Amino acid sequence: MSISASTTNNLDAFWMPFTANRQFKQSPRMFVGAKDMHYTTSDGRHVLDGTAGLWCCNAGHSRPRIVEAVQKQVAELDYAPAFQMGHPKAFELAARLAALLPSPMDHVFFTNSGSESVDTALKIALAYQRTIGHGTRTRLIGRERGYHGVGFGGISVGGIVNNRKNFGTLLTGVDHMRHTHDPERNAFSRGMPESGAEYAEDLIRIIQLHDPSTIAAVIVEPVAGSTGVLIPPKNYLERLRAICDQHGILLIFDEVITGFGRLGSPFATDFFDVMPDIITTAKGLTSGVVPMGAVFCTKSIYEAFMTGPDHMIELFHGYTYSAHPIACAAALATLDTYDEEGLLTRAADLAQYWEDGLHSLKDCPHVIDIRNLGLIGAVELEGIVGEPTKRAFSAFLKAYDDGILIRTTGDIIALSPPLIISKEQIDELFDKLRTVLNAID
Ligand code: PXG
Repeated sequence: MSISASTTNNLDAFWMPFTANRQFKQSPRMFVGAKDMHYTTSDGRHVLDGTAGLWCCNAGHSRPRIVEAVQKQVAELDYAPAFQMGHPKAFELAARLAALLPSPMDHVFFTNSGSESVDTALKIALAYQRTIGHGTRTRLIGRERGYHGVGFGGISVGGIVNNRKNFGTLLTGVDHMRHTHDPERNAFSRGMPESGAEYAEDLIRIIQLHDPSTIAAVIVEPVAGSTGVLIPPKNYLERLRAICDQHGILLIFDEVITGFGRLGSPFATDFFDVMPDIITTAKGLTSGVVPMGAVFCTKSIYEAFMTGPDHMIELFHGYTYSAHPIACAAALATLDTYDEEGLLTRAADLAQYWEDGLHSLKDCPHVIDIRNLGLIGAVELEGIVGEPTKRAFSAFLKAYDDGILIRTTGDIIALSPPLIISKEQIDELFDKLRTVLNAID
């Protein structure tokens, strides 16, 4: 890898997010271009994208329709005030999204990221309970190993220790259900694990501890992504829904990763046939081209707020860049691309091929579990004793040198390619990953 001396000398100022800054700056990995399934590196190599960027470039890279829409929009209307003013594409996008979601999930609040979507959803849940006269319902329940972004709301309900431990006492009144990972019973499950629906009963323990009248909402990722891909056991999400219904608790699905086709249906709510009250999204909404998030809620939640004098603001919440015109243009063109190419259901056609390829890595050295659903995959490696994360990180570095982009979290390799991936590219991804796994210590 060759980076010019002047570039190398300038790496210092940028404090990189979720990155080993010193390791990176000693040996930088730079992308300078992207097209369809590939990135181009600064030394002119093509790298097959096994992760859709960071789970976001679902339509692939630099797709013409999206590029043109953004270029046109920036010249036509660069920005419009988000509060007390509108622009047509914001309404068009909300209507198209509402039509894409199952009824009655038909109102949309725009944000700029998954973290903002999560904060927004938690605030809507709290304000809704108060609005309907349930002001004692102030507790929020998350789950161990959950990832809900990095705002204070998200890390409070989230359950990833490293994301929480340095940041004080976080939100008060939060509790966590146990996670669903159960390698003793479920290792190497293909698709949804058979065992573990009963982990949903942990919500009952929490309800009994606090009393249902104190709990506003439960938030979970339908498939936990960032923590290393935990697939929900069969009937687990159905059970959570039933318990929430029984106790007047809102159920929030964080679909920042599962939204927009990742599982082979537009949203996880379609895939699992479980309807939450609120859904958070981001990433695939614009295929990662412009930052944007969206929170969906049911008609009855929206309508509960539409009371009082007409001139009064109903929800004191929003962002300068909510429904930014360029993001809206990118999202509309992304939805067009998904439509034209059938991408929101394409993962369903590829899922079996993907699963077979992924599980063929079972006999590689150090592999202790493999998990998959839709176009998501994870290969869990046994960590090196006393040096957690090192083995998977070596795999990441070697994979990059060998021409494939993978993600690692702890000692888990996570895969989530753009939804345009071909069967030949799936073969290439797993062939190269096999070589990597056979080569690392
Ligand atoms: N919720 C979920 C379920 C997520 O996966 C967020 C919220 C936050 O989104 P923003 O846009 O604020 O980053 C996420 C983000 C990884 C990885 O490699 C995952 C995410 C982000 C970066 C890397 O697993 N998820």
